[in-house]
Amino acid sequence: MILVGSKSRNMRDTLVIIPTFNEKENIEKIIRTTFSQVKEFDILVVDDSSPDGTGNIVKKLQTDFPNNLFLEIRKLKTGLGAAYIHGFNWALNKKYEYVIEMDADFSHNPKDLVRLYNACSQNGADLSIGSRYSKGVNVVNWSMKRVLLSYFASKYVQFVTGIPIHDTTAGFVCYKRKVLEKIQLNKIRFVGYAFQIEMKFKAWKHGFNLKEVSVIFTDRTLGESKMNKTIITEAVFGIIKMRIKGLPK
Ligand SMILES: Nc1nc2c(ncn2[C@@H]2O[C@H](COP(=O)(O)OP(=O)(O)O)[C@@H](O)[C@H]2O)c(=O)[nH]1
Ligand SMILES: [Mg+2]
Repeated sequence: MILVGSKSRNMRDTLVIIPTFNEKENIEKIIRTTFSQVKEFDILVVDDSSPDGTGNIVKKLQTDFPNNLFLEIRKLKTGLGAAYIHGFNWALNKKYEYVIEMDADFSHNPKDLVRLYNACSQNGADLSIGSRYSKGVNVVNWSMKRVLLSYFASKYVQFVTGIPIHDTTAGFVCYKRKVLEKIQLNKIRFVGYAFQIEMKFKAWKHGFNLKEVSVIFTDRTLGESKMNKTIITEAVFGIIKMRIKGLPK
């Protein structure tokens, strides 16, 4: 019998989405580390046809984890936001209860996954955020310039939008399925850091309970950052627009 859109027997309740672009140095290790946590997670890698062969590494690993490791390859690199939207729709289709965003580069510690999950499954959050700034500044190995940029970006967003969150650009987030169902994913506008802000802003506007879980963020030691000026500009000006014009929910 083919069960369309319903849970398969081996399916877990939580999907960790890892977006990748040229992460051949990190991808195998982050997958194995995630599968070695006490709580069992499924993983979806959304790869934008990385020229370095990240997708092929994932395909090979699927023989080790045939029921729990999934790969979606997008033909074009149209940004982190678009990759996540693709992953969210995939997760909703597959009936996951919790969906977590995590970077491939170990900036987000897979050991914290369970804390994000618990905040939603036991402690009443609809959306939990792995937060660098809820208890001081917990960033390791970033240049002072980058820490200041990120910290003040978060403060700026808090100030402009009124959202009661210290780390609004965080990309380590656990969503309850109902949050992703409510937000109109096809109307999400932004692609970079602003995408992370927009998702939190909309969830908050819908009245969902957002909770920060303090984590330590460590800069990548392998591979390269994909951050660029366009992403920063989008965030700075996009947020003012979001505040003034409002956005479709
Ligand atoms: N699929 C996809 N993944 C991306 C894209 N840009 C960045 N990523 C991934 O998103 C995560 C965070 O990106 P990273 O370059 O580390 O950004 P930084 O931590 O802000 O410097 C990593 O896993 C990247 O491989 C993109 O355009 N498409
Ligand atoms: Mg990174």
